[in-house]
Amino acid sequence: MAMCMVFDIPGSATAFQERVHRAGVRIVQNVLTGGRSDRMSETLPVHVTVVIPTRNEEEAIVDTIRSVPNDGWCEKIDFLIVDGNSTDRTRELAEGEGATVYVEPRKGYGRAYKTGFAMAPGDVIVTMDADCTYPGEEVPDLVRKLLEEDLEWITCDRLRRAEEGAMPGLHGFGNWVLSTTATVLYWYGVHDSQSGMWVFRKSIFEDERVRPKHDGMPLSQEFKIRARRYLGKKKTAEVSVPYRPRVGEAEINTWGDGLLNLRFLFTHRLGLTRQVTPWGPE
Ligand SMILES: Nc1nc2c(ncn2[C@@H]2O[C@H](COP(=O)(O)OP(=O)(O)OP(=O)(O)O)[C@@H](O)[C@H]2O)c(=O)[nH]1
Ligand SMILES: [Mg+2]
Repeated sequence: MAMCMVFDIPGSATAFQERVHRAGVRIVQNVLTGGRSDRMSETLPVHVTVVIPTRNEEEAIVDTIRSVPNDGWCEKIDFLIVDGNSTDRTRELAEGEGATVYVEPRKGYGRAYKTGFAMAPGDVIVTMDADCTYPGEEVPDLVRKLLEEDLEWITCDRLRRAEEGAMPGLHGFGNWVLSTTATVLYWYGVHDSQSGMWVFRKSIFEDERVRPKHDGMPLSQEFKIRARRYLGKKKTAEVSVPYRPRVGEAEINTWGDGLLNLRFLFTHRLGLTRQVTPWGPE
């Protein structure tokens, strides 16, 4: 029997409709798969968009896209590359893999995500860097967990399962300082404050308070703080995943970005941060 996912929202009419819909999906799956019970035969009833910000990632963009299974495990999957005016072949290579490429000339990692999140057509959004550091092969299991456990948002912890060389010297130390500071200031139950792999329902952005505002690297920790605060601990989770050494040259300025992140943690706690550019594409 194919696995059936029923989200229990006791007493609500939508819970009933949800059950009818899921049961329909299960019957169709059984017909398609001949009733086989293996997990891989199950098609998750969601449209997933993988949003990837890029700037000069020609060495890794193809393998990053290919690392995410695209063999019918969900109803629909697409890739949205938000490119910050790369001067190498990143855009052309991504298009060659069937991805949609949107050029966001405004600078910044956070800026790219504020555009990509608004444009993503899927019900579920997955994020990762274009540098082969995050495990694309885990995406189906992460999306399944989101649906089965009725979660709204998952952040992936890299610290427990980082492979050798994935977080060299200063990077590892900086990450520890930032994650510890974030824990002390916000006590929000997230171990890895800098991870850039998230799996979440796009609908969370209907609540403006959940939308991260920063244009730079601090968007990553800001998103985690907002998600835990406004979605609550029951609807959010941190899951440990492998983290691998980077492919291609990083453009980040380790000291500059590290200090900007640290300053953000304090100013945000004091309510002193302000939004510079708006949500969405220009
Ligand atoms: N569109 C856009 N993408 C960016 C910008 N800055 C960084 N990126 C992309 O955002 C992702 C994260 O940047 P990284 O350089 O990997 O930052 P990091 O993960 O903190 O650093 P590493 O650990 O060295 O990989 C990568 O895919 C970059 O190509 C930008 O200004 N605009
Ligand atoms: Mg990276």
